[in-house]
Order: sequence, then structure tokens, then C-alpha cells
Amino acid sequence: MSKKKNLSDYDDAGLPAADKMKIAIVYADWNEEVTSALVGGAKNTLLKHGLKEKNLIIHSVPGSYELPMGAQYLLINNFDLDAVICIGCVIQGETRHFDFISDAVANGVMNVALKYEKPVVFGVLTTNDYAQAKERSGGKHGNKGDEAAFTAIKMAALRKKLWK
Ligand code: DLZ
Repeated sequence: MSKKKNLSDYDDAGLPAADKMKIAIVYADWNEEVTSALVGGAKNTLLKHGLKEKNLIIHSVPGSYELPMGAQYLLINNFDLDAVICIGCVIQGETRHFDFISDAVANGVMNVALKYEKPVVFGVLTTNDYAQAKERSGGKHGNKGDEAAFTAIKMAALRKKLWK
């Protein structure tokens, strides 16, 4: 997958079915046009691989900074969740907000994953401008939501396989 540029091109041969999984998506309202397209991509990919709609939970948070907390709320309140996909879009602006938010969300997502020992996927675009975000949310570079969904299924299946 990593050798390819298009975020929607992944090798699904051998990807386990998601029909027995329960997966949550938490997405940021900031840059809503982009994040809703990312959610759409993730949802399509999850359902395409067998996830039942009743086993898909979707909630929103105000901005990407709140994604780790949203993921943690979901994991606390749903013991049977197999994975959480965090979706956001942080666009470089004129202030240092971009760096603080990007670093905080990346570290926060990893911390929640390690704390709960479950896949918490970083489906967050961090781009220089809006055009780059559009290109990666269903444009010429594919949809990062697809990539995030693929990652969630693959990691959830690995955890199920290895867990004793
Ligand atoms: C404040 C802010 C800014 C400037 N830019 C973005 C952005 O590009 N993408 C995003 O998801 N959120 C942004 N936010 C909001 C923060 O993530 C957060 O919601 C607020 O700082 C409140 O904690």
C-alpha cells in the first residue's frame, strides 16, 4: 500500500472480512466538507468489507484536537469495539496552530491506542492548503478515509488473531 500514491489503492487480497467487527468513526467538524468526504470513504470501505451497519458507530467532535478524547470516550463506553477511526483535516494557516494541533492529535491518537490496546487509526489529513485536502478526500490522490478503514480492519484482525 505504501508504495502507491493513491490513498484509495490498497491491496485487499487477504484482508479479513469485517462482518464480525464493531468499529467506530470519530470525526472533526472543522473543515466539514473534507471530513464528511473522508467519513464517506471510510464508511464505504468498511461496509464493502463486510462490516454490518449496526456495528458502525459514528460521532463528531468540534476539531481535530478533540479526536483523541472522542476516541477515548468511545472506547470507555463500548467494551466490544474492535477499532476506532479518527478523521480530521488540519490545514496550515498563518499561525502556529497547525503545528500544535497536528502534533497533539498524532500523539494523542497513539496514546489512546496504546492505553486501550486497540487500533486507533490516524485518518487525519495535514495539508498546506485546502486544495491538497480536497485532492486527498476523494480527488486525484484518492480518499484517506479508504486508507483509514483498510488499516482499521487489518489491525483489528491482527489483534483478534494474536490475542490470547
Ligand atoms: C482552532 C483550529 C484551527 C485554527 N484550525 C483547525 C484545523 O485546521 N483543523 C481542525 O480540525 N481544527 C482546527 N482548529 C480547532 C481545534 O482542533 C480545536 O477544536 C480548538 O482549538 C478547540 O480545542
